[in-house]
Amino acid sequence: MTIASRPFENLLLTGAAGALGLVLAAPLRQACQKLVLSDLVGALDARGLVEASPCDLADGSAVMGLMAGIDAVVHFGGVSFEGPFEPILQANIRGVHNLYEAARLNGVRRVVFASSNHVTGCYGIEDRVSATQSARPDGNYAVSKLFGEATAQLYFHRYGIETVSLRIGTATAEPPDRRALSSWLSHADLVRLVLAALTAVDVGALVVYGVSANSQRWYDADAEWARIGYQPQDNAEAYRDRIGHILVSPDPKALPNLLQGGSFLGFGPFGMS
Ligand code: NAI
Ligand code: 15L
Repeated sequence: MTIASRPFENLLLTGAAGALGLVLAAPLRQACQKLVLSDLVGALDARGLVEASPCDLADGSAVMGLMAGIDAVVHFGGVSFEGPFEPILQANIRGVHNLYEAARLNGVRRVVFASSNHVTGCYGIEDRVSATQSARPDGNYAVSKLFGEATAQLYFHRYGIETVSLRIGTATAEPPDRRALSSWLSHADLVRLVLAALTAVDVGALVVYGVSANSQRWYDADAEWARIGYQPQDNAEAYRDRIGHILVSPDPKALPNLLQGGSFLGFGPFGMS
């Protein structure tokens, strides 16, 4: 029997009160026996979620409590934007460390990790990128996602916990600007991608770019998509007339317009904070 051929019964979704957590909760509930929804206490309250388990990912003992009886984790919690190091250190770096250590101690078999396109955000908009190329992170946030991907490698190769790290592009209801002609991931394709990452067999510690079937995408991802059975249905090209003229930054020669990471190239440096 291969590692994932037994269906996952008890799932944990972190970041459940976030923009993407709210998209994923209903389809994930259909895919398992029991879904535990977790986020920071305030975020959960604001969303009025019932049957939710509040937890700060930076709190190791709280994360241990969250993981009891869980088979697989869809890890979408954490700081989701570029900014000073300290909050990213707590939520994304300490948080992912706590998550994997609790996963190991509780016999979790699979993690689907929300990584980000920003790990290669310093490639140019004319570049094509694949998951086997060197990272070019565009800030503190991107470095924290690389830490998550590296932790996934550690916990697979030493402890057998499988992970699909999803380098998600711009996951919005509709693509917002010219950059998103390359980076967009529709909500429907996000659901397809996460379910594929959760149910594919023998994924090891795989890195997969997560975008829709955009004609202008930057990523050579067909091999990884085939490996997990992800078949995107949407294409940002359908929105070109509406968004093709919208730049990330007013100056066409500014870094946010020249590098794949877009607006994140306009933030920082943040010093030692
Ligand atoms: P979001 O910011 O709406 O949601 C993230 C959630 O994590 C929030 O509800 C927040 O309360 C929670 N969180 C933050 N710190 C936490 C902590 N210390 N402990 C527990 N929970 C904490 O972000 P969104 O858009 O839903 O993204 C979800 C995930 O996907 C994030 O990890 C983000 O980095 C990643 N991602 C998102 C993309 C997008 O286009 N939305 C693109 C690439 C990656
Ligand atoms: C991300 O990683 C962010 O979480 C999200 O807010 C967007 O900025 C997205 O990348 C993007 O690159 O468009």
